[in-house]
Formats: sequence, C-alpha cells, structure tokens
Amino acid sequence: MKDGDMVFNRTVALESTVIAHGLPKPKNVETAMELEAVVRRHDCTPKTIAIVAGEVRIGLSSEEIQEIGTREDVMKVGVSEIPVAVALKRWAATTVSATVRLAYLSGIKVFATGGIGGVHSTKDWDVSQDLIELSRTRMIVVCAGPKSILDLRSTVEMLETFQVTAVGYRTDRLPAFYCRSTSIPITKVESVEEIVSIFLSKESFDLPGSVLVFNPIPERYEIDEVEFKKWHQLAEKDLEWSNVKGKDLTPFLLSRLAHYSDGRTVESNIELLKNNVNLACQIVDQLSKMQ
Ligand code: PSU
Ligand code: MN
Repeated sequence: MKDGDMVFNRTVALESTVIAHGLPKPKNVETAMELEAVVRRHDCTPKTIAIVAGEVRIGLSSEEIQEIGTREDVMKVGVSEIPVAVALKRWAATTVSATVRLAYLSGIKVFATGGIGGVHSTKDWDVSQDLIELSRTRMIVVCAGPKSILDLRSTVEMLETFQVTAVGYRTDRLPAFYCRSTSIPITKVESVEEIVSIFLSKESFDLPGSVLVFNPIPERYEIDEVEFKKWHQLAEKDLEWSNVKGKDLTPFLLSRLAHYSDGRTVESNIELLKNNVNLACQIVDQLSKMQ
C-alpha cells in the first residue's frame, strides 16, 4: 500500500465483490457509483476497495470501478487470496473479509456492505472467511444480515463461537438480507450512539474483532418470505444440476434468484446497500464526535 492510501476519519469503506460478482451488468457499475455518491452527500469520503493489476487500491477511480464491473478476468478474493492476486498482478474484487482487512490496514473504521458470507446449507463444508475475519479485525461493519441463501442459525451460532459482537439496529430479530426479520433473536440497539459506544467499549477491553451491525432492509423493498422461498428453491434446483461450488456458489445463486424474481432481488439488493451506506455515514459522524 502506498503512503497516500492511509486514510482515517470520515471515511466509509465499500467492497468490490458485490460490483464484480454480485450484481448484474450494467446495474453493478451504476450502483457502485451511486453508493459513492450517497457517501459524499453525507460529507464523508467513500473508498471502494479492490486490487488493480496486483496493486491494492483503497479507493477506486470511476474508470477503475467501470473496469472492475466489466472485465471478465476479475478474481474474487477473501483474505487468503490477497497475496495471490498481488503476486500474480491480477485484478481482484475484495469480499467482506478482504475488504475489512485492507480497510483496517489503511486506518478506516467503518465499512458498509450488503450481506456477509456465512455457513452455506450445502452438504459439503462451506463456511465463509468473512466470519473469521470479523472475529479478528477491528471495524464497524454494517450489513443487512447474512444472505438469505445461507443456513442462518448456524451462521449466527458461528459468529457467537468466534466472539463477534453482533447487534441489530432497531430490531431484536436477525434480518436476513431480503427479509427484515427472522425468528432468530439478536441484541437490539436503538441508536448510532449505542453502536459507537459498543465499539469504543470493545476497544477499551482490547478485544479484537468487528462490531457487526445488522440493519434491516427498508420495508418497501422487503421481499415476502413465501415468495422468496419459491425462487430460492428453484435456484437450489439449478445448483443441483450444475457443477458450481466454492467461490462461484454465491454469485451463481444470486444470478438465479435475479432470474426467477424478474429482477426484484436485484432491486432489493441495491436498496439495502444504500440503506447500509446511509447508516455507516451516520456512524462515522457519531464516531468523530465521541472519539
Ligand atoms: N452478499 C451479496 N452479494 C455478494 C456478497 C454477499 O448479496 O456479492 C459477497 C460479499 O463480498 C461476501 C462474499 O463477502 O459474497 C462471500 O462469499 P463466500 O460465501 O464465497 O465467502
Ligand atoms: Mn465458500
């Protein structure tokens, strides 16, 4: 990382996997630009993180956002693959785990994303690196829950096992990405002041790991659970027939869901991202007041 990449206050980190592998073209690039614009409207600085031809970038230019959203050879990297992308001089989109680590290394404290990875419900072992990274690295991470395609109970249990401090923003039930709520209980916080207090308390005890904030999708973009289940089952059927595994699993399921829902899941995904970026900016504001 270059010296100029060191940033501290009023910065919100954004990930790039959602651009390169999570959303369909051309909505992916439009969304990435829009998220940065939302951050700027709050008088904060957006830093979309990725690896450009082997170079870690804390903050992409508009041209680079365009390129990462259109190139066909963009890797999807968690923390473990950062060195591979760098050494082999590849273009790479960073997942939650890689984004959290690189953001932390450059002094950023707040990161907004859509959904975190977690425990997949496939019969083969498939647990996202995101969970381990959240247990290791100090960051306030705003998300709309684990993706609804995951085993949600196991994901929450795993977060607990890994000592990740997780809270629900104005909800005591785990939100699950497209759905505002599930039957899984979580600790509720009422305000950004509480979120920042929890983060500062964690720091004072020298506890590593992130404060993970679950922010439910805005009501009008929520997808009905029964309807979602229908699309999800169809997507899982397609998965059975395909040979898709590992890293390609999430992008595959997301694109099948987009297909069966006629774009509804994509619209919801974009809106929950904006909603999370908004909350992240409020947290940055509060953090600068309380630090
Ligand atoms: N949730 C989405 N879209 C995404 C992701 C999550 O709705 O694109 C990405 C995030 O970058 C997350 C990653 O960190 O998927 C998790 O991938 P895996 O399950 O392969 O660890
Ligand atoms: Mn995986």
